[in-house]
This record gives sequence, C-alpha cells and structure tokens, in this order.
Amino acid sequence: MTITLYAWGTPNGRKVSVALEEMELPYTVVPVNIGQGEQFQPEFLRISPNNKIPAIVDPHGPATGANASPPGGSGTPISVFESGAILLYLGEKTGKFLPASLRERVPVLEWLMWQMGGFGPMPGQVHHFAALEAEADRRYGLKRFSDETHRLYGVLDRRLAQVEFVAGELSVADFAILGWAWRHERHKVDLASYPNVRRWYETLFARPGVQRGFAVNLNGI
Ligand SMILES: N[C@@H](CCC(=O)N[C@@H](CS)C(=O)NCC(=O)O)C(=O)O
Repeated sequence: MTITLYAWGTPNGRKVSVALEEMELPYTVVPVNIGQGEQFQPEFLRISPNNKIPAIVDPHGPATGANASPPGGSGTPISVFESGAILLYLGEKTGKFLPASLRERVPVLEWLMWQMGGFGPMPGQVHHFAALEAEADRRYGLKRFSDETHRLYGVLDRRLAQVEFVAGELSVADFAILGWAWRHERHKVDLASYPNVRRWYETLFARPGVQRGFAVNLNGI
C-alpha cells in the first residue's frame, strides 16, 4: 500500500505532489473537488477537520508507544493535514529535503512558516478580490493584498540574492513557496521584477521531479 494524497490542482495541493515526486515516494491521488463541496464530506473531515486539501494517509506511519520505529518506519497508519505539516512529515520520514542538523533545519522552518503564514494567504486574497465583479468591492482588498504580495516577493527576492535555495540547500520550504509562485500570473506578479525569484523558479521547474509534481492529475478529470 502506498501513501494516499487527497488533493485538488491548487497551490497547496501541488506543494505535496512536488514533494512526493522529488522524494520518489509512490502515492495514489484521491481528488477532492473543492468546487463541488467534497471537502465537507464526513469521510474527508475525519482526516482533514479544517475542510481543506491537501491531506495524506500513510499506511506505513511511525509505530505508536515507547518502541516507536524510526521515522521512516513501517508502523501503524497515520493521517496528516495542513500542507506544512505534511511536508515536514514527509521530510522526516524520508530524510530528504529536511536537514537532520538543527542549525541547518532552522532556515527550512523559517521559510516554510513564512510561506504558510504569508506567501499563500496574501496572494490567495489577491485571487479572491481580483475575481470580484464590482469595482467597489474589489478596490480596497485588491490594493491591500497586492501590496502585501509584492512586499513578500521583495523579501523572497532579497533572500534569493544571497542563497541558491531559500534555506541554502534545496528543501521542503522551496516546494512550499513554489506552489504559490506557480500562480504568480494569477496574483498579478511579473517575475521580471524579481530576477532572483525568476532564477530560482526556472531552476526548480527544470527539475524532472518538480515537472512530474505539476503534471500529475490532481483533479481526476
Ligand atoms: N493552510 C492550509 C490551507 C489549505 C487550503 O487553503 N486549501 C484550499 C485549496 S488551496 C481548500 O481546500 N479550500 C477549500 C475550502 O476552503 O473549503 C494548508 O496549507 O494546507
């Protein structure tokens, strides 16, 4: 049995399909059509109580109790929701894209939390306000969240002027950020304005694992 990925073809879903491909973990996709309300089905809420994709079920989770197996273990099944938690779980399980040393892990945690707290929620609001039809409804929110989104791209660009990947070595934090940078056109960001982000973006998209992660059908249609 392989990991089951419950997802839809959105930035948060793509973060996990990219990580699974890059880690060479076999998995099966169960599409959760969030446009049709499938995220509210009781079976899905049992593994993802916040009614959002993505979530995973790993049939070979860590063992329970005092004799817990090593992280990669073959213990009892486990479910994980929240994309950041999923990325950390998979990194811990495989020992890939998540450094063992605490000093090297800190920047991964910093940039992963940066993505989860800002570089996702803010461009997501741009997507929302940009889609509103009435100019009066759109104006305030679009400016507020566009300004913040551009500020975040500036932060990322300055970071990537110093390092090849956000935490130095390629890590799950890059996969998390890429899921949202992939939607830059939708949140009205021109990567030409952020040359270091563009260099990083093109480097990542040249990777076969990243390409597979974005190509896999998460919508089942
Ligand atoms: N913090 C969550 C956010 C997940 C999220 O916003 N998922 C969206 C799709 S990208 C969703 O499932 N929306 C359905 C809903 O809100 O009902 C994570 O990173 O996993």
